[in-house]
Amino acid sequence: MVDSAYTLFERQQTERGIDVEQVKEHLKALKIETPSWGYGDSGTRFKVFKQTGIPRNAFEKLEDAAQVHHFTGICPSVALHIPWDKVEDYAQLQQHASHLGLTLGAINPNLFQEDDYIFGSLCNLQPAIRRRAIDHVLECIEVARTVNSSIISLWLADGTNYPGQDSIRGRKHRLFESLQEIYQALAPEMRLLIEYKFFEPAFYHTDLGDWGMAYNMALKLGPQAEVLVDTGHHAQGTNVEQIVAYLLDEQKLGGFHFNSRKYADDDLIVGSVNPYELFLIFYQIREALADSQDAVRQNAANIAYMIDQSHCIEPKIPAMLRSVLNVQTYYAKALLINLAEVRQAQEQQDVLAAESAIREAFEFDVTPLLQVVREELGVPADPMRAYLKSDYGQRILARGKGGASW
Ligand code: LRH
Ligand code: MN
Ligand code: MN
Repeated sequence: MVDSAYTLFERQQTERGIDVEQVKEHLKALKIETPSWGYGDSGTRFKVFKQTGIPRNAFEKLEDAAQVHHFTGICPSVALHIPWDKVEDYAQLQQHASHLGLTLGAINPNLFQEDDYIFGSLCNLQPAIRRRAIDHVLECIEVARTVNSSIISLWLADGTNYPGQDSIRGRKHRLFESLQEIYQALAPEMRLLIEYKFFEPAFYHTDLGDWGMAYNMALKLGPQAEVLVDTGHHAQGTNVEQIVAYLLDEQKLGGFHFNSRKYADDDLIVGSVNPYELFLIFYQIREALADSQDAVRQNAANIAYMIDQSHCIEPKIPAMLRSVLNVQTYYAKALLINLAEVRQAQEQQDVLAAESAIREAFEFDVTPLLQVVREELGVPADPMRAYLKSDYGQRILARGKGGASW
């Protein structure tokens, strides 16, 4: 049923020169991967808070993720973190996913939870520890093969806490050597996404401290390596959308870990603190999707959109739904930017008109649009309400307390 709010919206947007059918197609094509660890117990640096009803293993995490897909229709894949999601038989896990209508997405090798990694993993001074870390990533590549995933997503906790603790350049060399071996083991259809973060757990220097370092590694490794932008991994004031535009232009933007932050790597619900930044990120992507260069358009079309959030005070499934719905909302708004109008204002160096063309799109209410898109996708117009009305949240309480952490 198309209501009058949508009719009005459609007329208004058509008059502005926006092709609403095309906007709807883009929205239907948007796929957002949710992280297995977002369904587990988590906490702060000081305590892991145990909730009732948390999945006890990777199989149950997938069951919760399937709810998010069921109510939104746009979250068909789930990222794994290994060994957090270690199972005996990955083919069986994939089958379970498939029965739930899901696929397994990015495989994240965990290189930060073993005592061996106290001084780093792929950058560690000791060859035996580097070997162990490389072997773990190689095993994850095998898991990716087994579960039909084409993404290895790598984040390193490597760094130092004190000046002089280790050679920064020495570590850079060890890192590149380790990555080369990993890169060589990738199947031709696989992509290695390299994530960076400016601090934490290391506080003096981090071996992959910013996008430039990740980009440099990816560039030297080859076309299957790309950069992953986690929106919480930058210093205050960093222009994340510029990084996005730059990487797109170099055709090296692999994907996102969306989450929200106020201070540091806060891993909060996406769009809860600075939705305008999220919208401006999508503005850059939208512009790249319409670029005159094939390669830039292709990169924009192949971005892996993933959520990386750890809730500790909120119920997990609704929190994940909120994040997904926020990504969808701010993408929808960015699709309402009239790029021709922006370009014209830029050519006339009309600063106010250019800024206005961007902001205007942000200010539209996209609720009627999203309701229609969801109806056409065969999911509830209000996924959050529908989930809360379902009894799933009640039923999982039978799992009790003491589920998987992260
Ligand atoms: C590091 C990070 C990385 C990890 C995840 C659990 O802060 O963003 O992506 O794999 O958190
Ligand atoms: Mn991340
Ligand atoms: Mn993070």
